[in-house]
Amino acid sequence: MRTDAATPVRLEDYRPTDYLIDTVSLDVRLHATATVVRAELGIRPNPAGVAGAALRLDGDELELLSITLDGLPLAPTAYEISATGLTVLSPPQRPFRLTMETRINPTANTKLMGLYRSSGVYCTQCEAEGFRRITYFLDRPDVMAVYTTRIEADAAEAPVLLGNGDPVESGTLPNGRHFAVWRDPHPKPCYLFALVGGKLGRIGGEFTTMSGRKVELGIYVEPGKEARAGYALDALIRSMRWDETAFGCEYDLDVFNIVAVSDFNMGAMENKGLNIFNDKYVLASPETATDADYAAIEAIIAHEYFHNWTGNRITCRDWFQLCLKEGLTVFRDQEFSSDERSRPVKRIADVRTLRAQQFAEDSGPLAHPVRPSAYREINNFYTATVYEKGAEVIRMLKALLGATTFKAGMDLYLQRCDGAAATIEDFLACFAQASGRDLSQFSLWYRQAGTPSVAVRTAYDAAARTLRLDFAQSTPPTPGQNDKEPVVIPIRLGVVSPQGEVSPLRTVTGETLDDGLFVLERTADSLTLADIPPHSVPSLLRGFSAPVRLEQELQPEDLLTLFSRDADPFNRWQAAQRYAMRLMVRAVEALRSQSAPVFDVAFAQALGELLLGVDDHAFAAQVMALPSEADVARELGRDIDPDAVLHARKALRAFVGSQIGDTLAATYERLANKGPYSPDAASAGRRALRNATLDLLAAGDPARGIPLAQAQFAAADNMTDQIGALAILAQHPGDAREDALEAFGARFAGDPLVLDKWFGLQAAIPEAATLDRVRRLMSHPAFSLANPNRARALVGAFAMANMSQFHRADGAGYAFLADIVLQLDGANPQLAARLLGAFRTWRSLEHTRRAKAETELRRIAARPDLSPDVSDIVTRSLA
Ligand code: 0A1
Ligand code: ZN
Repeated sequence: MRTDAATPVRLEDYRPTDYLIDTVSLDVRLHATATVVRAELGIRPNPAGVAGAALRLDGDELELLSITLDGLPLAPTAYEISATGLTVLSPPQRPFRLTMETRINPTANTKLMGLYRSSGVYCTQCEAEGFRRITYFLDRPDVMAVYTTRIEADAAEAPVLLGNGDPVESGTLPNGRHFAVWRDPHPKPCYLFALVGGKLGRIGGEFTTMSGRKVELGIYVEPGKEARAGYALDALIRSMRWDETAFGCEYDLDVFNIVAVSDFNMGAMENKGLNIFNDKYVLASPETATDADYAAIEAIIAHEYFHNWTGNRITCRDWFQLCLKEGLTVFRDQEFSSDERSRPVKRIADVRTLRAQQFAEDSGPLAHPVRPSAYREINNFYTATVYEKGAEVIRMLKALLGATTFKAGMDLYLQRCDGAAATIEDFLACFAQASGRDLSQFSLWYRQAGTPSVAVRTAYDAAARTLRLDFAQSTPPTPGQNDKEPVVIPIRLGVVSPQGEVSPLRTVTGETLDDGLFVLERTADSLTLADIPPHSVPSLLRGFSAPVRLEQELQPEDLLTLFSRDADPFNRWQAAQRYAMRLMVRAVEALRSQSAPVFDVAFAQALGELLLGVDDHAFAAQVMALPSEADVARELGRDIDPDAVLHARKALRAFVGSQIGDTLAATYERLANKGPYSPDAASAGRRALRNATLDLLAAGDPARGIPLAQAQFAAADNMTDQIGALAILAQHPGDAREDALEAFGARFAGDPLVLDKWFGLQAAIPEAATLDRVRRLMSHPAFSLANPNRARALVGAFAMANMSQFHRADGAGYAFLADIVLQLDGANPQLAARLLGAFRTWRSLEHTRRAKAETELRRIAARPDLSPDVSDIVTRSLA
């Protein structure tokens, strides 16, 4: 157990290491409970470090069996061992070889960090600080070495042995054992180390790179599930091609392997040449995976592959620079999906995620900058802020510099920093050089936490035909940062007149607005546009050109104008969302003062009209999915009553469903499946819209919608339609729901990934009985709290996707989650800390719930021996 939870690591304290490790030769003899690792490290003093310093290697839960220096045993007085590492007191001040043997227990490794077993398969997870659980090491990303790994195992238990890089040797040994040697010629930090051993099925493929290198591709899965890996392989090949075309990035080894495991704390890991995946993001078949699953697999396969350049070839100097690889790689995978699918729909989906996850994080006690300046537990910084806001910052950089200059900056970065452990400063310097611009104000996006607000006032002068826009920005205080400076905000804008788009946009001083881009740099600024026809509506922040909250007074008729005529699809969607939000916020107010909500027919009609003329199904499906309860809660910001929010949203959905029931039903009929299932974006869009229409229809008129949902559930030949129908049924209490849930549970009893959907749906039912249902499901034979996917599907869904029930007024939801967090903390602190993150909005609730949440947080905080992970989250949540 690490004991350093109280001392934060600070960016400003960064110092190079006193020693470097250039070569690592590992010999790993796999054994379920007593794996022996022999590590031979080629070490030398770092010219940039302190001469003569002791060599302090990190270690965690290791048993040292032997240690030699240049082949000679090290005297017990020459080194010290503690719970967190091993110190060689006076190492030679010349290159030397340190050889250590350690014993570890993969079966007992429930933290899933280091070497562990997942359903009998040996696998590793080393990011961020897991390598120290395999051998003593300088476990930090600025120490880069060339690795050779020999893996030895029982041939029957682990016929497949995989490592980083290329295979160089393999053979059989006495006593039924065998071995394989892998060598990775590219120097890498230890967090990218990986090995796998087990009984695995494989599908293979081939890719020829742009310079003609033939790469052998392999995807390894649980035997019998090979057929479900085909889509992942296809996505990998498309990713490899795209990265060459879009970024000029070519693969650099002869093999590329992906292994799917069933116990994994995160989505996947970009280990050099050997990506390890949560099997949820590899396995797909029409009967078991939804369209959303296919899209997620494509995105994550791409993400991990793209890390080969942005992460592996160029890595991070220290963990404060995490966004250097993550923000950029998310940006790259978003671009890939946009090119492969529909760009506007992808943008809408990404902004939904950004607002749901990152905006929520940024407005609560866990808010932190994209590049934090201190951390107590790095595992807690794999956040929406580092990933998603990190990607938004790159997107803004591209908007500000323009595509061509951005590309020049990227090319410079990929060339100049190749092979280095770099910083955000190194990255920005490439763009400053390529553009000739000073990016110092822009760099505030990395340092300053909180979501900026941009307030806009408009004034139209009918006589002069000018439209004046006054912008003002402010960023709220966040933990440790009270005063904020103005940031650089690219605002892409247009004007929608009754005649259509006003183009080109010109200011009263005669300048044209290139690309419709206005850059707000000061606290307040204004823009006056010339030749604007009367009754025009400004369309601001097109494509969500900056991760800010836009405060713009728009009347219903303005919103309808934008919804029907805006040239920017994102803002068309945004207009409908805003309209719905306005109605729901009013409904919440009404419900809290015991009156009945009143809605606009015009809103429902606008949605109906969209359906009548619909051509982009996926876009329309995004419009039909009205803002979530959490969206409404964020809009309200404080004194939130989740029950009122739930009922307001339900009421609006019922209203829309009953107002345009015939159109919904007709659309549902018209979009019926023709031909066999295909996961392509167009077919997925059609299914998404079909399910969305049925959902609204059932909300407005259950007597009409439920039988249709039952029929769809029974007849579905693919998981999207089946779970879509079940999700609708789950919203309506009664036999139809219970029968369908039972049938689904029985049908997929042997398929844990599918049962996760079933757990999740039930955990999200917004009814008082759900907590008991969740408790009951925890003793379902397929459930196990030890498996992260199961825990997230049931407990995570309850805490994060069921606002009214997690935030029950009696506090029982909080007590339940707190118990689980405490129960899990010893076994898997990372998972426990993630689940605990569900409390992040607690201060914005109405006072009764706030008090109950605080009680539970304090109960956790009072527990002795908390892991650094949970201790860090609970401390920050209460601060
Ligand atoms: N680098 C991975 C994310 C990741 C981080 C930590 C992990 O530890 C359990 C695992 C994966 C990515 O961005 O995909
Ligand atoms: Zn990543």
